Amino acid sequence: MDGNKRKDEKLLSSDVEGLLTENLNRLWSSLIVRTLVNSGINHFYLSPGMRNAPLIAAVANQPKAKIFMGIDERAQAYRAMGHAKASGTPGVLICTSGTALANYTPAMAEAKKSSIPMIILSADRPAELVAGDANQTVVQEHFFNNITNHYLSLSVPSEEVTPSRLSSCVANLIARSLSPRKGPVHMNLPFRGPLDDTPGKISDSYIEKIGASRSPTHYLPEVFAPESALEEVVGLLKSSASTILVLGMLPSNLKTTNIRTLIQHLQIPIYPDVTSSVKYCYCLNDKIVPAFDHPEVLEQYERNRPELIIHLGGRLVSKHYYNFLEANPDIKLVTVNDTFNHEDPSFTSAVRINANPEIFSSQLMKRLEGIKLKQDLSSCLNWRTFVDKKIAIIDDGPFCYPSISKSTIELIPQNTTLYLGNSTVIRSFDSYISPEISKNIRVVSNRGASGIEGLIASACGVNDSSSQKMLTLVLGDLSFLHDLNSLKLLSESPGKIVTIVVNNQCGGIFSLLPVARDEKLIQLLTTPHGLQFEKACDMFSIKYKMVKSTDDFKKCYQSAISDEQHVVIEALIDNQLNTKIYSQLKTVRL
Ligand SMILES: Cc1ncc(C[n+]2csc(CCOP(=O)(O)OP(=O)(O)O)c2C)c(N)n1
Repeated sequence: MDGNKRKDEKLLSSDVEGLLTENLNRLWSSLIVRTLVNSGINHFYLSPGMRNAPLIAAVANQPKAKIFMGIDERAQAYRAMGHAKASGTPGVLICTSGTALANYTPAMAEAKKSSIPMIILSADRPAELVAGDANQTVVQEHFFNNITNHYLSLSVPSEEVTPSRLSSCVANLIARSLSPRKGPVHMNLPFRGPLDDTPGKISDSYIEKIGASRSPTHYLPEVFAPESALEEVVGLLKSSASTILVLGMLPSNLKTTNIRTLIQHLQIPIYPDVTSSVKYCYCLNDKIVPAFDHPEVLEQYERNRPELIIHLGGRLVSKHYYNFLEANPDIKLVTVNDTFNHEDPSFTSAVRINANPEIFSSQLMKRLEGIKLKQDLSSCLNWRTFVDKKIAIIDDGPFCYPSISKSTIELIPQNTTLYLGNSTVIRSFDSYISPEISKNIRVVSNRGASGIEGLIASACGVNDSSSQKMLTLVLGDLSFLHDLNSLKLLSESPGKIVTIVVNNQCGGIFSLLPVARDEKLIQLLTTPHGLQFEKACDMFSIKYKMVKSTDDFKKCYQSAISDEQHVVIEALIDNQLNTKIYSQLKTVRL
């Protein structure tokens, strides 16, 4: 787009270079976009409309902006969230007025709960039109209420607000998306016409103020643990004969160097949740404890109770872990995370440290220098036979969730991303532990609110900002159906995504619960559909393969890895056989 189209040439100066100056709507929009880009925020997720045209024009005019178009605002929001997960930097969502904004809600709820930054700019009609029930209006003020870090209501563009004040408000909005806790922020911008490039009056004095305009540089805090907290943890570690280090959800972009050094130093059993991204860096031989979601694991830990648990990061997938803690309140639980959330469904934490787990690990390492810990590792369980028995059942069994997670972990290339859908998928990967394979795999998931929607879009978002060569997305069939229109985003996504949709023809997770005894109810809970996805992929020109056996799955996944294009692999499994294998796995004993 041709930049400064302002007809009144004498008003142009180097200060307005790169800004649209045809009218005040466009000038404000360009000032907002410039402040964002100058703060390093350059991923813009646009959805169509007319009320947001000034903002879209400003983005199109900004050379540093990376533009991602998408019709469906719900998918766009998930995509922006995926980008933020991978990069730690918020994406900017821009939509028109009305229900468009409401479509951001599920992703924002997820982002708020999992502390992911996002910036929403919603265009609006002026207040009097909203009050008069004009077309395509809803009350957008404070629309997201308790799922934002911050809400800013701008006035209709006016010269009463100086460029400095406008840019400072935007800089503050950015800061609030990143600190003290990351999360979504929302700015509502009502525009009166013109919404296009029709010239409108801007005074010379206002243009001059652009040159002198400033917005503050925000320095945001890193969250360190206080010395007193470190002292307490060292004291607890020294006096405890048996300790487990638990790793919960960690941000996908977090460097875990210090956490890994701490693991190496402590030499105690570790229980890494799949959402920690650290899980597959270790194998059973590295003192990994299998997931608590197995009767035998729970029983053994009841018998060999640790005295101390140090839990770094957020919530775990396993609900049995929390049941175990609740049943054993004498275990000292120390939780460490920087989200300022409560994050303890067991309500048993003895010590809560609000600190970044990576920073905390480095601080603790320094404190532990020269200190010998007296951990009694003789009671450490040897899980090898147990794991081997489980593997034998999986290898001899039918094509089902456990064989898909096992094969995926065996074959997935090093230094790639694994995006795990909710429901049975994440539990299946959380339960699988390899005896000797360890790999550096970044694991991403939507575990804040655990919705089954928006997963394809989220994976595309990760790829928008990832330098990695490929991403593997695994999700269930209802999750796939829920996000079907994101196949459009997938077909245009950079990099490569191999999507594994595990089709058990329904929401199979409910068949694994005791409620499955009620034959009538289970039909309604699982919502069987009888659909397959070849034609859907065809519509978006995405390569598609169906597999019905573990061997075919392995071959197909391997060839998808070396393929140059996106591939959808539909893994057709039998829900009844899947349920059976889960019952069989539960019978394994040490
Ligand atoms: C948006 C949303 N709706 C409903 C649910 C409740 N829910 C949890 S798991 C599940 C079934 C998921 O089915 P699918 O994606 O096919 O996975 P499966 O467990 O069958 O492998 C449902 C409906 C949810 N988490 N999110």
